[in-house]
Amino acid sequence: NAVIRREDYQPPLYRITDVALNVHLDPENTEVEARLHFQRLGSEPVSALHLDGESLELLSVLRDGQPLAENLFRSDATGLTLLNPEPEFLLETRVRIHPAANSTLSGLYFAGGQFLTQCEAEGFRRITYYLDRPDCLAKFTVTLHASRKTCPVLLANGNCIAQGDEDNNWHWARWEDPYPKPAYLFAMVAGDLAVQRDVFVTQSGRSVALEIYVAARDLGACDQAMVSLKRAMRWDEEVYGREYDLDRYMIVATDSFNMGAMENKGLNIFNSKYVLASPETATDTDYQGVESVIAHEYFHNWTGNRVTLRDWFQLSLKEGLTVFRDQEFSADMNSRGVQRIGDVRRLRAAQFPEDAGPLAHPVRPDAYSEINNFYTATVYEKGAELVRMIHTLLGKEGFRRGTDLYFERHDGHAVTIEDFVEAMEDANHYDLSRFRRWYSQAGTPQVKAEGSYDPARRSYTLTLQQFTPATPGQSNKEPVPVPVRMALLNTQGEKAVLDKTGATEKVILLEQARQSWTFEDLPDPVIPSLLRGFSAPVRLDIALDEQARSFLAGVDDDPFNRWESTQELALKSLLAGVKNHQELEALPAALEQALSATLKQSQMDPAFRAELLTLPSEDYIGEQMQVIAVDAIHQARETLLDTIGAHFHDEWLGLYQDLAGAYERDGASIGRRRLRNMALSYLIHSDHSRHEDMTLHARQQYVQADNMTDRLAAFQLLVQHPKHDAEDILLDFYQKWQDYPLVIDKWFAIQAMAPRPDTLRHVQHLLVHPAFDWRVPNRVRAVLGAFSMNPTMFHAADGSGYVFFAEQIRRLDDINPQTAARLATPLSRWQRYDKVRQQGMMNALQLLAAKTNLSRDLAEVIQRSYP
Ligand code: DPP
Ligand code: ZN
Repeated sequence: NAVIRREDYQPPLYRITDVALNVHLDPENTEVEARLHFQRLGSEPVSALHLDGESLELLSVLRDGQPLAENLFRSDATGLTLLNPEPEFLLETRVRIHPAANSTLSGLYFAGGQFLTQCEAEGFRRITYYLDRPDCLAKFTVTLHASRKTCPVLLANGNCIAQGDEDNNWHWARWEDPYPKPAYLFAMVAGDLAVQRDVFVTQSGRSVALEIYVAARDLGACDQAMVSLKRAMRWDEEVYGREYDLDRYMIVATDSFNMGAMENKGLNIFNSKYVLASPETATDTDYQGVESVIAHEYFHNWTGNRVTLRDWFQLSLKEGLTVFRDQEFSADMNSRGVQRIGDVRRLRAAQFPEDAGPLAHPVRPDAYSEINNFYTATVYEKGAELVRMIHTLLGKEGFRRGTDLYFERHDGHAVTIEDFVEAMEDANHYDLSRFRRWYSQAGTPQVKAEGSYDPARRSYTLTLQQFTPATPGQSNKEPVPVPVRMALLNTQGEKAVLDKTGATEKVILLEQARQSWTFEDLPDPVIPSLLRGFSAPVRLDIALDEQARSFLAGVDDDPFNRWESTQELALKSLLAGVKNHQELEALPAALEQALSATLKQSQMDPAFRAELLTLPSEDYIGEQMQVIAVDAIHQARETLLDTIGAHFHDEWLGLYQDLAGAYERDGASIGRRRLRNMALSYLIHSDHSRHEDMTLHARQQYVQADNMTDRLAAFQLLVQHPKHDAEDILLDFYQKWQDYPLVIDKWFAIQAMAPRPDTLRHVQHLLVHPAFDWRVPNRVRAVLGAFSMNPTMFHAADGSGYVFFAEQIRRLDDINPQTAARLATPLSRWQRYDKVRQQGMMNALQLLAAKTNLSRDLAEVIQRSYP
């Protein structure tokens, strides 16, 4: 497979000024007529101009109104090449495509009775011949034709400028997008959709029509999406001074979508998971997902659409920045501390392992063979952390000056990460030259901290060292600037004054491999609170004894670090449990103290309390080990859960009873539900030693719940309980919710993630369940994706999980390569396991490599995983 390199970038030979499409929508055979105005960009004659095209049946090609002679073009599986094109010409092509047969969900496809498009990254070439690259910006006019009966709604980007009827009960609509855009932002939709409408009045007083298109029966489930959209629009005005620019903003929901959502200009297409939410069907987490993805896609209108990408290597320019923006939006809408903990948890769960394995790549990659494989946690989440560090270094106002200049300079252009960094520098007269290494260097830096207090000098000296491990293709790493937000806490738990300005918190910048700082005038010994708010995406290694950790867990006023200290205490116990294979007889004192203090803090935000009481996941524990000890980790964690459950049994029962309350949607109620469900989980874990059956509480909650958060929490505890027989509940749940695909996805996923010996057998049955559908990515992810995240059963020592999984990925690759390649990535982590499991995972990769018609997507993942 051809490798595309960033250094080989060449500007396009031609520009396309106008695009007019005429699309006759039929599920089996759709015809697309395209009229493209080409203008040569340079003065030199061009011998061949290649237009991208894939899976297109060419029906006719005209140049300036005349059929193009056969010796003036070539067409093959990659597109249409025009030979010796004029400096300026009109190209008219007609192609046939097959939306119903398109199971890749890229390009134009027909699913659930609707015509939909997905053009990012390179889907537009599956609709018509084109310069399908993000630096080719053009004005689009689109005319859709379809049956009035099956497709009463016809949508595309921009404004609807005309519509009418035609023969055979068909109709048409013409849409015009006044903003030149790259083809990846093109969209059209046709189907039988209901719409929820609202209006947003912008800062400058313009009214924008807001429209959310869903299936008629989902109309009642759009409120969260609409409210979130309006909040996001207001927030972008207030925080970034950015107003929406069209008269209409449309969102369409579909069950068949490869990604979370897509920011097509004026016409977002969403996975229904991030649009639909009602208390009966969506959990609190689902509601938050809707809020953040709606905001994310909206924010792309400026960071991605108005200012777009020069090439796909710049993907993080829009994604890292937009994730940072949506994280900050969610922090402003909810609790900032809890939001940050969740963001870091996700970063550590997905990005750190990626950055430490064979798929590691820089935030700005250097090469790819299939760009769809680079929509990664590194490009998104680490990219967002880099933007966050720039924000930390420049301060809120400085960062805003930087974005103002970025928009002023680059509005309407296709630019690079370098352009963004330069705007930040120029607006602040700040040198980010070393900072750029963060974009080019893969791997998670490790920062080692050592500090000592000198009573004679009344000073504290802090030494930081950094080291980035080698990653594929990058053996030598240079130091990167690491902003470390810090404070020093005295024995009373107060923050000490750090310098002459009286600051009690500051950001120090570790730029060298090793640096020291001395803080003077400290009358008492201090304990450092470093990397507050997780100010840099690094692994911090700090030698603090249990006493100091436990102290910080009790007094640190930085929510992230307070949480981190508790996690570290728990992690220490867990790792000891893994090593000793022995049951923890009693809770270690420091952990007991930290948990006990949190349990007593009834005034504290319940969501934050729940975070403090959550144990690190099995994956996170595994990440800290040289060789991931699958079974011992599971055993140690279960044992600690049992111990904590039993030790605080009365407290858990108290919380469970006290936190009961009628369903509300505000933040405090969400936090209470979260804490109460955590209490229920610990209560069930307390059974083991108390010989009481706490699953009765769960059964009762399952039956009586008036909302999905509580019902699902109980359902999950019962279904995943290793000893409980939950057949009746599984059946009941399915019968109740069978008409709600998003709920049934949960039903599938919870079974696939159960840490039970019979899980693989269950999963095999789920694949032949009537509700399973290979063509719906949400459903496939609910079974195969969930199973691959099952820490014990996917990694069963006999290799059965791997073989089964590889066989399914083979099958999926013929249907939807993009999703197959994405799902296959857990196999890349084989080096982290013991020899037997390594062999099993490599066998699975080999099984995939041997497949006939291996997609480019999957081939690249396998090749990089197992070079
Ligand atoms: N739809 C994806 C996102 O918004 C790709 N742009 O992140
Ligand atoms: Zn995005």
